[in-house]
Amino acid sequence: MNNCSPTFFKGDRKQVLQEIGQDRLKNVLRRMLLIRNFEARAEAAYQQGKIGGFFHSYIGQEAIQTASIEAMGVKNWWITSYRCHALALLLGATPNEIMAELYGRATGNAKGRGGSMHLYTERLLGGFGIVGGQIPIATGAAFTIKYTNNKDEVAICYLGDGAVAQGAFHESLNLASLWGLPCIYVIENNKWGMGTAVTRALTNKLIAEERAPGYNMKGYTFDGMDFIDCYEGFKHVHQSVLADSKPVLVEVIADRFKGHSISDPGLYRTKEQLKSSMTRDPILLLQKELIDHHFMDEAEIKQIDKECREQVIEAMKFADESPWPDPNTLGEDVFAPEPEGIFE
Ligand SMILES: Cc1ncc(C[n+]2csc(CCOP(=O)(O)OP(=O)(O)O)c2C)c(N)n1
Repeated sequence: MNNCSPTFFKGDRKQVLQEIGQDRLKNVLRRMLLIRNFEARAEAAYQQGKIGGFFHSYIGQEAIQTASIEAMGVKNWWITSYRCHALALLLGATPNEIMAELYGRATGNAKGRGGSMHLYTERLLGGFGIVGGQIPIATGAAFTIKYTNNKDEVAICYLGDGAVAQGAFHESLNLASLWGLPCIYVIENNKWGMGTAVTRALTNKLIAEERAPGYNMKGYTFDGMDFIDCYEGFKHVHQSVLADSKPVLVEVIADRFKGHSISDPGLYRTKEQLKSSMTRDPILLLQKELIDHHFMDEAEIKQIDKECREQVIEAMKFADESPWPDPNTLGEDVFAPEPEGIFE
């Protein structure tokens, strides 16, 4: 499988780094390293039996969501699939509360009731276990933005390539385009839907660019292993959606370096295929560029990596020492409280 992606950005890469600036770049790398460390250690905790249920790693895809938040700012509405640990971290959930959620503890992000696939923050509308289930909800969020005449915010919906053949995808994009909703639909094409290669599941070569015209929308392709390409791409589509309140469709071509989920032995790809896709590691690529252009040196990167590792180990300790949820609270938060005075 070809692991070279079409790129969006053709300009001067050093200039982009200079515009972002050293402090923000260090922060970007720190967040990508935190995601990598979190996923690696949470996976190890799973193997030790500390975590049960589903577990989908974001390792290999870190540049995409990090770049999109850096380019568009947190103050939007975000939603994704079950592969949601990274987005929760990026949108302000602490490693402690996410780890505790994975461990099923009362101190967890969803009080230990959701586990790995259901994380939330003030701006994160959730991770969703049903493939494509998040797409209509993002469309609804974009509808609210438009209905309340909010000119500053957009809705961003991440979905996998496997969700593109879902009916909900078609219905959502059709409505969003008809009604002019400010939504950015981002297909994170990691080349596999579980063990099914995207080439066996979809008729398109470039999913967004070929499908978007059918909805009278603009379609884009970004290189998901390249932070700068994603950053510039998301900056562009954000400005476009804010300017004309029309949805856009983005495909970000990536690779996942792990199985579909923790229980996937990955028999559908050879070791050579995996090794070849891992030659373009988004974190190593960004590190190299930062070192080459003298924004950071190796010692500083090592130090940040160490701090992220310690933060995650601390989160594991926090989760381990946290109480289990009290069974007496099982009935709580199942129904929304009845709004006062509604039936008077
Ligand atoms: C409606 C529905 N059908 C099937 C599944 C089982 N399932 C879970 S993940 C997955 C593959 C989705 O792949 P993709 O959308 O490419 O996302 P990725 O996991 O690669 O990020 C499937 C078929 C499900 N969760 N929901």
